[in-house]
Order: sequence, then C-alpha cells, then structure tokens
Amino acid sequence: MTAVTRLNQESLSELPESVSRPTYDRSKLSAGILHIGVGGFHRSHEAWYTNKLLEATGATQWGICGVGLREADRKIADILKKQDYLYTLIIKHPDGKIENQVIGSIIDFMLGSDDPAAVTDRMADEKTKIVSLTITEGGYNFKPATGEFNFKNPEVKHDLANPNEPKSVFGFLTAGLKKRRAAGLTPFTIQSCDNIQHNGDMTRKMLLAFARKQDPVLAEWIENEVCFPNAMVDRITPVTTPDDIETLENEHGIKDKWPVTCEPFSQWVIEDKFCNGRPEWEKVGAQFVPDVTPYETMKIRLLNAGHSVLGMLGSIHGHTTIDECVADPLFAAYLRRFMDFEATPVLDPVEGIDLEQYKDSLIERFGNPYIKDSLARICLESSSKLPKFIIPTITENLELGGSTEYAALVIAAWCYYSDKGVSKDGVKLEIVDDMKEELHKAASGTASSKLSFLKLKPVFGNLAQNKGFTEDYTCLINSLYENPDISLLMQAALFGRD
Ligand code: CS2
Repeated sequence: MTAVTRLNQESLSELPESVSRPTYDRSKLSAGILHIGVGGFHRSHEAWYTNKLLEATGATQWGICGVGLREADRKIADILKKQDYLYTLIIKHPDGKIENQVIGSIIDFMLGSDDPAAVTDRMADEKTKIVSLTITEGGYNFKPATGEFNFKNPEVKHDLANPNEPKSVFGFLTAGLKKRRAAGLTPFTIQSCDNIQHNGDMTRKMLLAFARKQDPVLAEWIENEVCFPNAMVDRITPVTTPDDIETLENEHGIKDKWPVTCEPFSQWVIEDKFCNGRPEWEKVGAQFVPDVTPYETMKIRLLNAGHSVLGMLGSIHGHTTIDECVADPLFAAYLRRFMDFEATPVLDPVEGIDLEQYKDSLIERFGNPYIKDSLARICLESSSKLPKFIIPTITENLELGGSTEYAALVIAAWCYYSDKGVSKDGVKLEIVDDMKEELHKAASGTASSKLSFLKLKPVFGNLAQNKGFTEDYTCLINSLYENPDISLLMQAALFGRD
C-alpha cells in the first residue's frame, strides 16, 4: 500500500521522491501579485510559471495572494488555507506519463465577499505590484454586440452606489486604486489572463468606463498611470474529477483536496507594459513581445474556436470529450477544414510561427487521451465564448466573400442544443450560461421562425441581416431539425451532397 501524506507545508518533505516540490523558502516570500479568480487555469498557468521563476531565480517579492470575489470561492479558500496554499499540478502526457508537481507560489488567499476592505487594502499595499485576473470571458461585463460596458449589471449598480463595499471586479479595482492614489503610491499593473482579444485593452476600457462614472478624477489618473498589458495565455486545463483526487491519493500518496490537471504544453505571450516592475517570467518560458495581437488572434480563433466547433457538434452527436471527438475521423476532418478554410484565411501571419504546424499541434494536443477535457466544460458560458471565438471569423469572411458554411453548422448546432437540450439520441445536455433563458427562448422560437436564434442581437449582432449567411443557416436548421444526426450534415459539408 502507498503511504499517504496530507499536503501542507510541514509534510512537504514526506512526499514521495517522484513528486517535485518547492525548493525555495516560502516563508521568505511576499506577495507582489494579487490574483483575482483562482480557478484551475490560474493554478496551471500563471502560478505554475511563477513557481518556476521562484525556483529558478530565488526572487522573493513575487509570491501570489489569491483572491476570490464570490461566496462560491469559499470552497477553494478553505481548501487552500488548510493546505498552506499548496496544491498539486498533475501534468498528463499523451504517452501516459504523469508528472506531479507541488506548486508553492500562492502564499495567501482572501475572500472579497467576507471583507472587501481587506482586499482593497491589500491592493493598496506597496508590495502589491500586479493585480492579475482570470475572471472568464464573461467577466468583463461588456455587451457582446456593441463592446460597451454594461451599467445594467446589478453588481455594477451596487458598486456605484456603495464604493467602499464592492462586489464586482471593477468596483474592487477602482476602490483599490483609489486607496493607492490617496497614499501617493505608484499604481499596480492590471494583467488580464483571459481568452479575449486584446484582453488588456478590454480591461482598461471597461475599468475606465466604470471609474469615470464613479470618480472622474481617479479615472484620469488610471488612464494616465496604470498599464494593462495584452497577453495570449494557453494551457488546456480540464475540470478536476473525483477520480483525479483518488488516483493522486491511492497511486501517488498525496492527499490533496483540490489538485489541478493539465497538458504538458503551455504558452504565455505578454506585452512588456508594466508600470510597477514585473517578474522575469521570460527566464522560465514566457515570451515578451511588443505586440501580442497576432498571437492572441491565432490562439483564440484556432484553439478556442476549435474547441467550440467540437463542443457543439460533438455534444449533439453524443461524444463527451475533446479527445473522443478528434479520434473520430469525421470530426478531425471537419475541425481541420474549419481551421483551413474559414479561420486561417482571415488570420494575419504570425512572426516565427508556421500556422500549418500550429494547427497540427493543436489536433495532437486535443487528442491527448489522458486529458479527457469534457465537452460540458467547453460548452459552459458559450454566449460569452462564441462571440469572441467564432463570430468574428464569420463576419470577416462575410465581408471578404470567404466561406462560412463550416461555422454556420456550429451555430445551427448551438441553436439545437439551446432549444432541445439533448443530443441526437435524446441524452440530456446541460445549458450552463448566464444567458441560459435568453438562449433557450430565442432557440425555441425556431419552430415558427427559422432565424429566431440568430436574431439574438447581444450575441450575434447583425448576423441575421446577412442574406448569404441566413440562407445557408436556414437550410442547416431545416435539415438538423428534421434529422438531428449531425454527422450527415458534417459529411455533406466535407464531401458534398449526393
Ligand atoms: C476552452 C479554453 O473554455 C474553453 O472553451 O477553449 O478553456 C481552453 O482550453 C484554454 O484557453 C486553453 O488555453
């Protein structure tokens, strides 16, 4: 039987030899980074890069203080606290090899919903140099069709009326920066790590819209003094399953209540725009570049869009994971065709990257049979993903006369998913989306009006007015509603109709 060690600072030395653990002195670290949104992705990406940096350089000022803003973050807060903020990163290689790494870069955690002032005080602490964010694509609070800040959001309304008791990320950042300015300190950099095109510019635009309403003088200071580097972030990080937790304990002897699993690949391309110093992440594999635009467009429109293509079509077909989809030749061919015929023609060349190789490597990464990335995760919050991942490819192709039929089937599948909530064989598909009701209502109008779903303006903008697109889309909807065996429509798109 394997001896089992409950993970915490004291037990680190008792872990099995095969588990790598921090060799730096964690008690010497201070938190130069405050991170909002400590989900799996932050823990497999920024915290992992930072762990590597602490290991390689002996820097002490770049520990991370995690922050959760919602009551729902209490679980991670409690678990991390009990484990002295340590957790295991389980890296799953495609050949079955597993690397277990205990990550030590997170050294504290605060729950904003318990004590907002403590969080904004921490933001105003001189030692805090960067506030980084993974708040999901939906967290930026803009109206998808117009890109403008949504002042109707109840949390935003609350924060405008109660500046000292914020709930939203924008309320927190504004209150933290206000304290910092009052103390005469240099501001912190705000660093987005979400999959949004120009994520730094977007954060800046949204924060300024909020701050201008609350305190125009402060907003001007933010505008002039705060840096918001854009970045492309990448590492596939599926949802941790009970099985991952059990295997870690039974086969590797680590009792960790919330480990994170991920693929071996990782990439982080960042604009070198920091107003108060930064870690030397380039020493551990990150890339600093003057303009990140081509990297982020490539990643969002190939990787994330590719995920959504498989997520929507695969769910209707009855597949459940990404690797299962790419092991199906029809799905692999469809994905490649979407990438080659629709996504690539509207991408700019990316210096130093061969797009053909990049696409090959994506299909390989998606195929990693140990990652088991669930389509349910991919289809979460699609209303804030597809407008960033796929719809820009459609609209740009429409402007240039390019093909849109592969993407059109994805939208038709999304309509079917939102309307019926079942696969072709009647297996239930959960809709987890902030816009669940609107999506369902619009999609269920399809029976009487074929374009009902597409007319959901906050998601699709003016797509329903494009005649060429709507003709194809209507045909696909008719066929799919007549026979939900989506593989027939995929085959027809690839090989033509008889
Ligand atoms: C996924 C991403 O959420 C999604 O739909 O495409 O989480 C993806 O796995 C990551 O961006 C990979 O870097």
